[in-house]
Amino acid sequence: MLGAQKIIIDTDPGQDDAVAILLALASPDEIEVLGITAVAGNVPLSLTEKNARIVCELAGRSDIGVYAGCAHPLKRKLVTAEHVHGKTGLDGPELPEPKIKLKEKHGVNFIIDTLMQEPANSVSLCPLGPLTNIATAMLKEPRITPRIKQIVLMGGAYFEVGNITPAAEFNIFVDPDAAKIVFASGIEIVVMPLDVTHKALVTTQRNEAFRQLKTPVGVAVAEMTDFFERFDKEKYGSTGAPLHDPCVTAYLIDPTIFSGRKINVEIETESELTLGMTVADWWRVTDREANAFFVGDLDTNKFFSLLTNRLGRLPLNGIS
Ligand SMILES: [Ca+2]
Repeated sequence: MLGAQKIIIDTDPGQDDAVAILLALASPDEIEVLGITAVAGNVPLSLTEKNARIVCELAGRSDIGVYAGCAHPLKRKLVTAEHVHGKTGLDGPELPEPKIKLKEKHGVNFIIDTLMQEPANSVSLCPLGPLTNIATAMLKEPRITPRIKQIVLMGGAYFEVGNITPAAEFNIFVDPDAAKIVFASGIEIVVMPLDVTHKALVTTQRNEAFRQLKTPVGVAVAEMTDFFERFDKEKYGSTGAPLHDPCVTAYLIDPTIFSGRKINVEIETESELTLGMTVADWWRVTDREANAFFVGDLDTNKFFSLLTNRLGRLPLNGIS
């Protein structure tokens, strides 16, 4: 475990969140998951926290603490995405009810306590859903902000523009006020927008590679991506499901898979028409200070070979 990066995964599972979590849990040499905080997003909080526990159990990691965070965005009514992820958020495979109990501590307090207890600049945050928990933690205990090593998140879009409205990506749209706080925090931020995640497509061949692992994890991931792809095939005419959130955990394992630009990204919180838009200065036409590494491309083959290889390791021997 020496040298592994300490992270907190903040998530709204979500099939692609599940794959991102599995990839992290399969990679203990590079990533030490200190805990998982659930947030309302793809489905309501009662389902996202349960799904996070289901995924830990699938990975054979019942030692991972799962904490429920915020049930609603900072200022707005929750918008969910059952049309993409199904009624449970994890539709596809038949997975058992989790035996792991939800931790009693609030997810926001877990984030605060962990950042205050661990050495400064040693813990990274990995938000895979709306940024409500992260922003709430920053508002509640401002001393945590300079202690965060970096934030690697899935959210936003520039060239791909929107997936929930013509202008906005879902995670940012659900809680733009939270996103604004996080992007103004001064913390080093790595952003995985739709521009890159829409290139991380599970083709038939890649789905079959998951299935051919012939493990409970491999089969479950193949069934999740089978379910997930219906939506994207229909909407975008793409060849398979985009694995949005696994880009975050893959970046922590091997950042050389990804390329992007250090640019300024601002969040629209006023306009009804473009609410939640990530206004990304990709062409550097303003003098606004760069606040994010905005990823634009990935080496798809390298990404899927890493992912399939790592998923094949689960459950890990000696950790449970
Ligand atoms: Ca997510």
